[in-house]
Amino acid sequence: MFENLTEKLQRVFKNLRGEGKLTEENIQQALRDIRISLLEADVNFKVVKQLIDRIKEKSLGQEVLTSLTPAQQVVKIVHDELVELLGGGAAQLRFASQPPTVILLAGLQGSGKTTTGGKLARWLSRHGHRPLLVSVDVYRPAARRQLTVIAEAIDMPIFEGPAGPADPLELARLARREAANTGRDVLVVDTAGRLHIDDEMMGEMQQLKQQLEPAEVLFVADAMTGQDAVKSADEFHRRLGLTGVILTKMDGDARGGAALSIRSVTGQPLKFVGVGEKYDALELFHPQRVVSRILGMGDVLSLIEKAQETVDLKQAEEMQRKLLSDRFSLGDFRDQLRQMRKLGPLDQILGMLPQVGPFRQLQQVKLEEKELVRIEAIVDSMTPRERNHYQVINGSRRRRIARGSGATVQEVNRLLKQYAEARRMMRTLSGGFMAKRMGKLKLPSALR
Ligand SMILES: Nc1nc2c(ncn2[C@@H]2O[C@H](COP(=O)(O)OP(=O)(O)OP(=O)(O)O)[C@@H](O)[C@H]2O)c(=O)[nH]1
Ligand SMILES: [Mg+2]
Repeated sequence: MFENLTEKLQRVFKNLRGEGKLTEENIQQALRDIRISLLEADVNFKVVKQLIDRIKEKSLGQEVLTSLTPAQQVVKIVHDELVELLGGGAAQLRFASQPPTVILLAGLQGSGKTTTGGKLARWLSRHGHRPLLVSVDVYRPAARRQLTVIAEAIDMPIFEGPAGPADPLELARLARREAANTGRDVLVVDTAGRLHIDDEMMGEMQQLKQQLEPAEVLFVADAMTGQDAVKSADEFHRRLGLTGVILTKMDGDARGGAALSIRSVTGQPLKFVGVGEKYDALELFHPQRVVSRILGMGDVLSLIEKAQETVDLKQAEEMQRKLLSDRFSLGDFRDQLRQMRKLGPLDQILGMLPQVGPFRQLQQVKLEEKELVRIEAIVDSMTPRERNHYQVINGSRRRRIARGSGATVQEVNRLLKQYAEARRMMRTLSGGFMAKRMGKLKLPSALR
């Protein structure tokens, strides 16, 4: 999502690191390069100017942190300023003190409101809520049907209302009553999109807002439209009052500029990003993590969160205990790989890992789906004792295992090596996870 920017900033930092001693001139050059990188990523020019001014001020007048080299200090300043620009802590949804909480989705035509409504309901239900969906888009014949189809696909309840012509305000009122009567704690309201922000649209949104008293009014915008998304969010906020923004289609070739500008221009936080057409492709926006990703640190926390959603929690805890107590067997390794397959395409997962330390080797391992199947076959043809004590697997056992699984001895050897690597990697991962739990902040790798 920010690949180009990441690449360019990494180059700037690499150049900086190459300098033995930082002079004012080096820093100025780096700032110029950072500025160009941000502008090329389509960040709003005013936002870029403010950001560069602040980075400049801090870099030139910095107190010396003895634990960091000058180049590292610049990276740290850029990191901190970017996080600040994006609003600091992770975005949160607001909930009403009296359920049902109403979340009103607004936005221009085709921005992704209806799809996002479905994704949001799914996200809410995965996070312990009981959402109800409703579409008040009564203008396009197929619009309400579209949300019903999505609701069925993700197995979420939807309030369809009486058949035939309907009035948006009336539909919303009935849906809210239905939510209250059926113990649904969040009502997600999908609205009609318009080509432009016009008075009619605003009038309807204002009435909906007045009647529903939503805890969240979220503006759904297409990230691919770049600064236009920022402009329309800003206008919407001035006329209606928003509580946040959702940027969709961040998986496309959006350069990321809208995501980096929204908060600073509108004063409203980016709460979620849509990263695909599938219904689980919605992520809570975490400034810290996104900045780490931009600065090339990868996103281990997102990965762990994703893993936690997919993997049975009990099993994960058991796995973690095993890892820490060093009882991680080949059988566990196979189970872990099965879990990984559930997580999604491997290159996507690997993309979230930092390109450092043990992870770099993992990239080279490059597990293909086919190879996963082979690994399972190899582990399956081991005896329980071999799975639990890999040290006993000598040459003749390797030959037997290879024969039993239709693999070559080299493949068995490679698997054993990967297993050793995984043990090491997962200890690192679970170590990071524990550190996070204890509230310790780790420095981004760019600083190390
Ligand atoms: N790749 C990608 N496509 C998305 C994403 N979100 C929505 N889309 C696609 O964008 C298109 C429009 O989405 P809708 O949800 O119908 O948009 P809408 O705002 O409800 O449109 P109107 O109701 O006509 O105003 C659909 O083809 C979606 O699949 C996303 O995060 N990534
Ligand atoms: Mg729609």
